[in-house]
Amino acid sequence: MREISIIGLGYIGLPTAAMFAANGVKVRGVEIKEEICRSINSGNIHIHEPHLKELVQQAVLKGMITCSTRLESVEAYIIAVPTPITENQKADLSYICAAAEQISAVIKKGDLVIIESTVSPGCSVNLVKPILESGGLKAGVDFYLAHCPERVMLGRVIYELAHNSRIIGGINHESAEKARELYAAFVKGEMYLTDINTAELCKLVENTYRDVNIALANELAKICERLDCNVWEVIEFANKHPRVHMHHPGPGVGGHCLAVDPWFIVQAAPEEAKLISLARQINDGMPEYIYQRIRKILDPGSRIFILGCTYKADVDDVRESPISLLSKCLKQDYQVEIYDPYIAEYSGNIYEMCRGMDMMIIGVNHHQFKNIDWELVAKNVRQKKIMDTRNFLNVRQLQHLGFEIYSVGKSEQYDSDEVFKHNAQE
Ligand code: SAJ
Repeated sequence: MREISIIGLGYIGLPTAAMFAANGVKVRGVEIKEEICRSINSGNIHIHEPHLKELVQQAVLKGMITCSTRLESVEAYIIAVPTPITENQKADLSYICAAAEQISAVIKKGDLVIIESTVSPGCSVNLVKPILESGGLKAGVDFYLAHCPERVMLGRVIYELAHNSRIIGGINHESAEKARELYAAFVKGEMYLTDINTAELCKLVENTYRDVNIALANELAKICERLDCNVWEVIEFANKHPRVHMHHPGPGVGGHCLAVDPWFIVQAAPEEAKLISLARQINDGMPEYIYQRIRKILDPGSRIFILGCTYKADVDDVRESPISLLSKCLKQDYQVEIYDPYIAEYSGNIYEMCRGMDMMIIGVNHHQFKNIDWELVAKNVRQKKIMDTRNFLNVRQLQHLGFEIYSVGKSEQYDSDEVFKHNAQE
């Protein structure tokens, strides 16, 4: 298969296009935003992802990637559009439907349609398939249909696209085989073939597993605060057990995946998905929990400086970021400023911005923050208080400079004895 179309050139669609193009498959990208099309057609990228720019530049130069707002007839179509949730936690499948409608207008016998977007259970068969069949062709008979959910981690997308294993669910076996043949252009990991419903649920379960485990860590953090223990030590030592793999607490769970996908299962099976729903609520409650904690430490009217507002370290993605919610809560009582090296709106000079601040909050553990000159910060701030939501900082060094350090999952600020234990394990 030498020419395909990818609908949606975002965090997943664009790197996938780049991988196909680098391996001899010509990609016609379809993107509703004209400015993104223009940017890609001139060899630029609109997202931050290591190694992506070089790949896209080369592909565009060789004519292997083109981008347009209109879909044209090719042999295979990959849907990589977003599937957000509505305000009442229901799956918003409108982008998926729009993509399927575009394809239904050009699909012909022998074509392959792959849904890469994460979808709610039953979506491929009950929603996408009827739209694709609306012109009279039958899925599994006249054209092939498969769900092949992406599983890559932002920041490692190029590596993981090639090396992760993939689940390929087909409407029938031939469809799964066709999809496998296509991905074989660049996938080195195992490809497991199954039915389309299993593939849908499998993807949702992977992210739900992680979300539920983070909720356990966040609940444990609150328990540790009540029992005057240090959650980071408890988790570290518990994880020495060969069958315990606890996740880490933090300011909450963000991103377009973990904060969203479990709700698709809750929506499909509300009576049964009790633990999943509770886990979502625990994680969503963390910004408010930290806000209440800060209110006990800091007088109203004080000035707070938040470092990092993306949903996690070293990405430029703020979707569902718990730090946005934390900052919103804090603004009820405090003056809040934000710095984030990945977000143009929050750029600036840390040392100037921290002048006169009463508390610094580590919202995200971006690697750049390892190089902060805390001696200079100590000179500029008004009060030397830090809330480290990620257990990221070198406590001993900061205590030498006179900082009070508070952390999620630790009732008071670190005392020197604990500092010794904490740093001894680094
Ligand atoms: N987080 C914690 N504690 C942890 C781990 C993560 O609080 O111990 C938080 C992060 O800070 C972040 C959120 O969870 O706010 C999600 O981050 P993440 O690194 O766990 O995952 P994502 O959303 O970047 O990517 C996930 C991945 N899924 C799994 O690991 C099962 C990725 O492989 C998927 O491809 C991606 O979702 C997706 O697109 O579905």
